[in-house]
Amino acid sequence: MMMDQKLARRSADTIRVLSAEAIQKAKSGHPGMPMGCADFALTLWYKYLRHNPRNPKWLGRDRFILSAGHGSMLLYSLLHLFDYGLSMDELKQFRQWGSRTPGHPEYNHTPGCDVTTGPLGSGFASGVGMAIANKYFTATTGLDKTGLVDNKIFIISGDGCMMEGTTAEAGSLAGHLKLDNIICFYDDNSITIEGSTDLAFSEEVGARFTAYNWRVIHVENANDIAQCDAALAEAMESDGRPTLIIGKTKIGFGSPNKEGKSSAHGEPLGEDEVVATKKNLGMPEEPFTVLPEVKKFCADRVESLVAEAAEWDIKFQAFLEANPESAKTISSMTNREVPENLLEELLKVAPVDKAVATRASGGTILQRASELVPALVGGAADLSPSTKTDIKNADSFAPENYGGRNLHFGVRELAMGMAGNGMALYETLIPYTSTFFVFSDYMKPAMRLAAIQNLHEIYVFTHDSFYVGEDGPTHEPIEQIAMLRTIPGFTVIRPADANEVAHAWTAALQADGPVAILLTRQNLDPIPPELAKNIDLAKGAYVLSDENDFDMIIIATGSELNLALKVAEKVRAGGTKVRVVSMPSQELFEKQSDEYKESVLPVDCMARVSIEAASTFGWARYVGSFGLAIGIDHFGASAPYAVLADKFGFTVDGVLDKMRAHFMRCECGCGCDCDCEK
Ligand SMILES: Cc1ncc(C[n+]2csc(CCOP(=O)(O)OP(=O)(O)O)c2C)c(N)n1
Ligand SMILES: [Mg+2]
Repeated sequence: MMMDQKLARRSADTIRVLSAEAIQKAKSGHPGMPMGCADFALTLWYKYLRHNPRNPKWLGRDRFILSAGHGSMLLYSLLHLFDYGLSMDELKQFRQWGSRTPGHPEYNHTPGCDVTTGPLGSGFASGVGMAIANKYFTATTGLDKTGLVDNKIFIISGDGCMMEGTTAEAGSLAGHLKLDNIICFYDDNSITIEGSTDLAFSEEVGARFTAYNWRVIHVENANDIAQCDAALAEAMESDGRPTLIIGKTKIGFGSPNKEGKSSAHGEPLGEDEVVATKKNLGMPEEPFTVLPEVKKFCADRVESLVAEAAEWDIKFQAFLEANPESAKTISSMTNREVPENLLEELLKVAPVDKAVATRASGGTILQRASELVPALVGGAADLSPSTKTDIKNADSFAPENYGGRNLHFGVRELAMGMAGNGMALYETLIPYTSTFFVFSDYMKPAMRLAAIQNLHEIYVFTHDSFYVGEDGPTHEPIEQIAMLRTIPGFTVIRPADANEVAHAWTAALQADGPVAILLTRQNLDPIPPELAKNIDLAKGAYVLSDENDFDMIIIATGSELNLALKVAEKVRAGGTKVRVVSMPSQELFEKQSDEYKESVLPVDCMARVSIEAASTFGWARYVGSFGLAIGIDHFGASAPYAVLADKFGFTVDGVLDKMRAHFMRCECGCGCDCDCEK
């Protein structure tokens, strides 16, 4: 395809000026990056990116990721020029309340934005997940043989992205997996916030990526459209590896006094400098102007893009008609279908007749879930034999078999989390990822981004408490559960036995955002059959065992539910009436009506105890200032878990001692052997 170089340059200058002007108007933003990358980005969007401005969610589209998310005005200028419906008024509203042009790109907020970015490196690593999803989706549906959905994942990264560890993890994984559908541009401008990259960054990035098994293409001057064009043309021809285009650019290109300086990075150029820039570039003085020739240049291209997409639609429909089995799988995956009778089916396989670890019952239930939900794909960070997350009758995802359903992320938890996000963002999969719960710390930035983007992903975290035992405090999660519970929009489920695990997987698969399922290393007795009929995990908390006119409520989660039942027995033997509440998910409980919540935890019963083998942080919400939260507010230790349970008071006597000590302080009428009048 031909591209008029002069008009392309004019369009790139338009991006520079629009970016500088919007940022100036907002009195906030990052002009340097869009100005420096405009030439590459324009060339990419005009000539190489397959997209459809009339249907931003078009299945056949390539993906564009602005990993250097601070350069958001680059994306917004492109969306404006390519007629995605982002008006000039929206550009004028950059970074303002209610606008479609927030400070950093936001997924599902601005049409045409495929991923939320801002935390440097996260876009790059999410791109690796999108590339995995594309390979898996096309391999399992037969689309890989048609070339219809051989999407490229285009990424723009800066020095910051290249410095971040998540890029190293994800780049290494992508190279290993030979994800030749990734083309990343590295905006090598040698500037970050504090000044020259000489301050903190001297490695040879190209050599590093070559070592990761990437192809590396160097562009001497990526402020030259012809050089960008040549590099992209080369990158489009796969050599079986992901591609990194390292392009030398000048930050703030076009600004007579700020070009090449860190002062162009993160503050408006200044009124006078914006005027000087326009003069320097030969652009009109009138603010927020797109020259008619630029408008036409882009509009003509939009027209041809729309026509190409329409042609694609015809071929795609023909493929669906000729391949009804593939059509079924494609529909199931793109809709991320979950059957209505899922719970019923999962309960059928739940091993409830003996004591089993919930990680083991989780593994059994996952097998069935994978049969019922084609979109479900995932893996672990080198721990699947322990987390039990392999799908048994499936292969490994590998360069020679992209239809393999078991992903091996290697020991790269953060990249796994970010790639999981990318897989969800590709919008044909429900990804799950897995590791020991304590290492969820390494995934936190990815989980936060999953929640911000409301991505449907499942995290299977096993070895969920000090009951890990011998591995000691580094491997025993304490504060992680409180951490997850503080992430807005994130759901945590800690099931108590195989029954609840079946419910947990059902809730996770039916959710519309990120869900973590926390599972034990150690065996747990099943909930007694006569009580199991009360299970109502979807409500987050429910009454498991009850007495009329109860005076006390014991709330427990996961492995502490059985302990709670045993403690309740003792307390009942002492003459106090007790209700036992299973609360596998605080977040699901909070979604219930006030009436339901009151029916489970009536406000007038103040003698409440919670038991959870984790930080007590947050439990005051349910036990109140009068109640008692039993947990573990210090690090664990290395010893057999039964010894730890004894030392840390997670035994019937240990719990009763704490209850006595606590309620003795008050005139509670709780039935403990205190001296209160009741
Ligand atoms: C994880 C993370 N750390 C820090 C920041 C804050 N930050 C935003 S841009 C930036 C410098 C990035 O430099 P570079 O990628 O070279 O961008 P350029 O200055 O060239 O536009 C930093 C530190 C961030 N957005 N994300
Ligand atoms: Mg830089």
